[in-house]
Amino acid sequence: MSKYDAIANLHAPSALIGVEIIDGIGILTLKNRRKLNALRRDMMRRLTESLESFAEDKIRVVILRAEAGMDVWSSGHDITELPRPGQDPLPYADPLEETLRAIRAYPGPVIAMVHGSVWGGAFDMVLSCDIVIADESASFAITPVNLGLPYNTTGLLHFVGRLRENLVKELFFTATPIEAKKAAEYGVINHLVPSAQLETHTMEIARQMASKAPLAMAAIKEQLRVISDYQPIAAQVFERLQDLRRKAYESADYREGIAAFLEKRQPAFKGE
Ligand code: YXS
Repeated sequence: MSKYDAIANLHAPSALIGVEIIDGIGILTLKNRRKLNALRRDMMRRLTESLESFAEDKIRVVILRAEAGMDVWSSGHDITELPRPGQDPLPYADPLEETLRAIRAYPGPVIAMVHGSVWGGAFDMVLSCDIVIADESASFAITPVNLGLPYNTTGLLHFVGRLRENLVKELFFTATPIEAKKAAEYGVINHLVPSAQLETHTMEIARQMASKAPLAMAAIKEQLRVISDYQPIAAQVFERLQDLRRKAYESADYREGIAAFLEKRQPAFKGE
């Protein structure tokens, strides 16, 4: 059994992440089919561990994908695992946040290969990848306002770093999915290809990048990450933003948002 088999099979839940290396390209596959690839804590820990192992083995390029044939690439953070109302829903130590940081810090390109709909924190995960290759079935929605959940400032930076602010506001305030063509116009997608060509096109680009100088690639990726991630915010401003977020995640509306999802009904938000 290879090290990657060991990671992927260490516990049954991590069988929800496929880990393989094809032609020197690392491939991570979301396999939580029953819950539409809801991003469970254990899946995220396995993704992060797999990225660490790929880096140790100097895997130059990684592809992040869902299993073939899924209509939903990922339904986002596992809502049943969100911290109970009254606690910050997206703390720094949240396993999904740790995985986003691991993707952004990986010493080589990480490609999101997208077939199907992408929701919530999975959209942030796609934007944390370096390149997005998608087919016409792809769509993208960021949905905290459906739950009354105050997104985190780091996550907002991921969106502002990629999209014009008025588009970021429309996406967050409507929580409406954008289809593949519009996502390409907005700059979310690098390459929009027919679904029959998605895998071959993604592998071609992956092999092309894997043939380039890895140390230079790693340096350029980290330089770009540091430049885009670090925005000077005065401590007092950061504390005010955290206070605004606390008011939201301590609200009855957040409790209502979670309850409505679990009870499969529309939420009724009262602004309190
Ligand atoms: O009822 P069962 O047990 O069969 O389970 C159902 C759903 O409850 C489950 N499921 C999820 N479980 C946990 N977390 C999720 N995010 C999640 N999404 C789905 O999967 C089973 C099949 O779902 P169902 O019946 O709704 O399928 P569908 O085909 O009718 O609808 C597919 C979706 C994706 C449109 C629908 O499942 C949906 O709207 N899911 C929630 C998408 C979403 O809002 N994700 C954001 C999660 S929170 C997050 O990522 C961030 C923290 S934030 O809020 O800031 O964006």
